[in-house]
Amino acid sequence: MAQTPQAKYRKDYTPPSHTISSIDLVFDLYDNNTKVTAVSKVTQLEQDNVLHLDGEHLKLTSIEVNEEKWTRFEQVEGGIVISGLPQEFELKVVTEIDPEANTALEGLYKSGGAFCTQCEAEGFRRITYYLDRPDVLAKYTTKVIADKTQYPYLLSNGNRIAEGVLENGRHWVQWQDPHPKPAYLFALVAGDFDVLRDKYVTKSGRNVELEIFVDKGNLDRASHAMTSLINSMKWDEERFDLEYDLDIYMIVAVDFFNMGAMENKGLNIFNSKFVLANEQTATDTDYLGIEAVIGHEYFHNWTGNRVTCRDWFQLSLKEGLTVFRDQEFSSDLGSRAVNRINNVRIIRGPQFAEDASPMSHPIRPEKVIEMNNFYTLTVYEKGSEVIRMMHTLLGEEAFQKGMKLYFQRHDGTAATCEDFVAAMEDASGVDLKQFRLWYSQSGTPTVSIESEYNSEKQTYSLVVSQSTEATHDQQDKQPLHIPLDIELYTNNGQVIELQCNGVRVGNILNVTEEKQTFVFENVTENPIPSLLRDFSAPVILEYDYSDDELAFLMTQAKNDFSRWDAGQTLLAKYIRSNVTAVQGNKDITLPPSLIDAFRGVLLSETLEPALIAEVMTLPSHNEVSGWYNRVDVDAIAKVLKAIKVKLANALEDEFSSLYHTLQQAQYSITHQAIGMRSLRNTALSYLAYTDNGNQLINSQYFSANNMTDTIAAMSSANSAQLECRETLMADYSEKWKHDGLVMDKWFALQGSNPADNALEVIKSTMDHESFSLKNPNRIRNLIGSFLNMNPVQFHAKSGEGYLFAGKILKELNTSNPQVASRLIDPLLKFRKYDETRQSMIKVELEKLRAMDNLANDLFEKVSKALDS
Ligand code: B3K
Ligand code: ZN
Repeated sequence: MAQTPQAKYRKDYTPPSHTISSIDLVFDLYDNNTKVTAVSKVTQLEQDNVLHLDGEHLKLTSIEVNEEKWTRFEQVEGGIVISGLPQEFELKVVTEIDPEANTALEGLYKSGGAFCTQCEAEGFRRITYYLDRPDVLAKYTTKVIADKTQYPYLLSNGNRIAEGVLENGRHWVQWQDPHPKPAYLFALVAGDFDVLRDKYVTKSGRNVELEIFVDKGNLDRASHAMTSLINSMKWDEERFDLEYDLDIYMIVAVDFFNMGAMENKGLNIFNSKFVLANEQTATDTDYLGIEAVIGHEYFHNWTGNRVTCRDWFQLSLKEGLTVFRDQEFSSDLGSRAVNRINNVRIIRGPQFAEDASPMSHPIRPEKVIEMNNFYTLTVYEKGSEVIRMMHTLLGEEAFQKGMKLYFQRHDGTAATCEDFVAAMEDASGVDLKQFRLWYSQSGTPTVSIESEYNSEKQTYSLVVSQSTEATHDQQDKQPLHIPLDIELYTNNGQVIELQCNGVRVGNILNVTEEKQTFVFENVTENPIPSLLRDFSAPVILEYDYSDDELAFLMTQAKNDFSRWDAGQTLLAKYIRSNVTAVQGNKDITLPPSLIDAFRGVLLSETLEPALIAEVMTLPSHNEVSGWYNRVDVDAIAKVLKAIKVKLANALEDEFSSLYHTLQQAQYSITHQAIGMRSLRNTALSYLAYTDNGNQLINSQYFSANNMTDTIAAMSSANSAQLECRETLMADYSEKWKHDGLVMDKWFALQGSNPADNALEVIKSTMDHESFSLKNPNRIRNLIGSFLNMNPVQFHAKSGEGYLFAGKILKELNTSNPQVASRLIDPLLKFRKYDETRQSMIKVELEKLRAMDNLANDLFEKVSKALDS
C-alpha cells in the first residue's frame, strides 16, 4: 500500500475555512475526455489565505483567480492547496475526466449508453476540485453539452433555464437550482430515454412536472414508480405537512449503480431495480421495494436536502429519520404489522450481527476511514429505530411539533443529530438527556425480565434488568433509556388495566436503570405479559415464557405484531433445543402443542393472510446464527430444514386447502391481493416438502400469470431441491436471458442453491451472457447470494467458498471497491466459526491485506477484522 489510510474522528470537526456561495459548471461531455469548467464564488471565513480543495482522479488543466491565471498552488494527495488568495474571489478550475474508465461508479461515469453521476458521499471530488463536504452549501448552475443524437436528454438539478444547438451535431442545456446544496446532492444525466410524464399539484397550488426516464423500450415498466411518487408527495403533505419545492421532479433509472437510489435535488438517480416493474417482470416484493425507495428518496427532499448533515458522522440525521419516514409511509399505505415484522427481521438479523461484528459502531460513528463503509444497517435501520423510540416516547402530536421546530431552526442549513434531539426535546418537554446515549453507544442491549405475582396483595411485578456487552469498538457501556411497551392479559384474554402507585399508567415503561422493578396493582390473577410490543426498542429480550403462554399470545394478543413475535419466540425455543440435540447426535423433535399452535394460526379466520404468512415463516439461518457466539452452520441448517419438513407433513391438509382457496383468477397489486399471494406461496414452500411438491410446483410455474408466482415456484424448487428445478431454471433463462434485471432473480437462486455442486455452477454461471462483473446488481445477486444466503455451501469444509470469495474481492478491489466492501461482510465475522474455518477465512483476509493497492474501503474492514 502506498500510504496507510488515515482515520477521521468526529471529535475533530472544524468549520470550513472558506464558503462557496455559488458554482457555475460547464460539462463538455465525451466518453474519455470530458472537460469540466467550474467557476465558484468563494469567501474566506478563517484568517487563512490558503484554500485546500478535494480532488481525486482528476487531470488539472488550469486555475484562475479573478480571471487571472494562478500558479500559486500545489497538488497534494487527495487534492490541491491554493495559496496567496484574497478575502473574496472568483475561482475558475478546469479539469478533465474519463467517465468511461470510471468503473468505481462514483463521480461521473457511464451506465450503458448514458452519462450519470453519483456524488454521495465524496464523489464530487472526482468531477472537479472543490470543498467536497456537506457543510458547504452553494447555488448551482450547470450547463451540459453533448452530442444531440446520442444524448438527446441533458439533465441536472433544479429548473431548465436555457438551451441551444451547436455546430458539429452537439447541443446544450443549462440548469439552475435555486436551493443552496452541498456537492453530494449534485447530479447530471445525459442519454437517450423513454420518458413517462405526469403532473402533481401541491396542496398550496404549485404545479410540478413529474418525469421518469427509463431505457428505451421500458415505458411499460415505469407506471408503478410514478404512482409511488405521487403517493409519496401526497403522504408527506398529509402526515408531515411537507410540500415539494421545485417545479420539476425527475427520476432516472440506470442499470449500473452501486446502491439503491440517490436523492439528488430534483433529479433522483435510481438503480433500475427500484423503478422498473410490471407483473411479468417483477415480484410483489419488488413492487413494495419500489414504493419504499421512491418514497425514501422523495422524503429526503426535506430530511436530507432542505436540512442536510453538518459532517458525515451525522449521516443518521438524514438516513435514520428518512428510513423512519419511509417505513411509516409503507405502513400507512399497506399493512402496518407486516411492515413492522419485516423491519424487525432486519434489525434482529443482520443489524444485530453487524453490532456484534468488528464493524460495530454507534448510529453516529466516532471514527471513519472510508465514509462509504458507513452506509450501514446500523446508521439506517437502527438509526430509524432510535427515531421511532423518540416517536414512542413523545407520541405523534409532540413528535410532529418537534419536526416543525427542527425545520424552523435548521431549514437551509447543515445540522447535527444533537440539533434534531434538541428540537424534539424543546417542542415536547420530554427529557431526552439519557436517551441521547443511543447516538454514541454501540452494541445491542439485552433486557432481561422476571415476573412475580403476589395473590395476597394482588400485585404483579416486573423486574427489568438491562446490560450491553462490550463491542469491538467500545468497551464500557451504560444503561440506556429504553421505552418498553407492555400489555397484561387475564387467562381468558382480557386486557388488564395498568396501575402503579394508585394511578393508571400507559403501556410504555421507561426503563432507565440497570435494574428496575415495576409493580402493578389490582391485578386479580396471575397475568400473561406481552413484552416489548411492536419491538419498542432495538434490544434482545429475555423472558422465560412457557410454551402455553406463547401459544396463548399467538392467538389472543391484541396486537398483530405480538402474535407473530410469540410464534417466533416459540420457534426459537425449539430451534435452540434441537441444535443442541443435533450436536449430541439426538433426534430433532417438535412437541404436538407447537404444531397445534401453528395449525391454529393457519385456520384463523380473523388474521389477515399476509400476517399468517409471516407467522409461518421460520427465522433465517443468518438470524439463528446471530444467537450463538460459535455458529454450527450445518446443525442450524439441518434443524431449520427438519422443522420445515415436520410442519409441512403435519399441516399438509391445512396448507393444501389454503393453497387451493387462495388462488386468484386475476392479477392485481392491491395490498390484499399481495397478502393472499404471500400466504399461498408460503403454503407452497411447505408443500414442496410433501409428496405432491414436485408436481404442484411444476404446474404453478407453467401456469403462472405473474412473476411473483413464477419466482415462488422456482424458489421452492430450489430450496427443496426438487426434480423440476433444472427444467424451471432452464426455461426461465431461455425466456429472460436478454434482460439482466429480470435474470437477477435467477442469479440469486443459483447463488443460494443448496446443492453440493453450487459453487461449480456459480463459476460457470459467470459466463452466462447476461452476467458481468462490471454490474453491481449482477454481482450482488449471484455472488452476494452465495456469500450471504448459502451458508452450508459457502462455509463448505473444503474452503473452496472462501477461496472463491477472496479471488472475486481481489478483482473488485480494483474495479469497484464500494461493491467489494459490501461483499466482504460475511468474512469479517470469521471468529464465529470453528478453528478450521476461521483459519481458512483468515488466510483470505491476510491475502487481501497484503495487496499493495488495497482500497481504503477494504483496508478499513480487513484491518478491523484481523486486528480485533
Ligand atoms: N443517500 C443515498 C446513499 C448514498 C450511498 C453512498 N455510498 C441513498 C439513500 O440513502 O437514500
Ligand atoms: Zn437515504
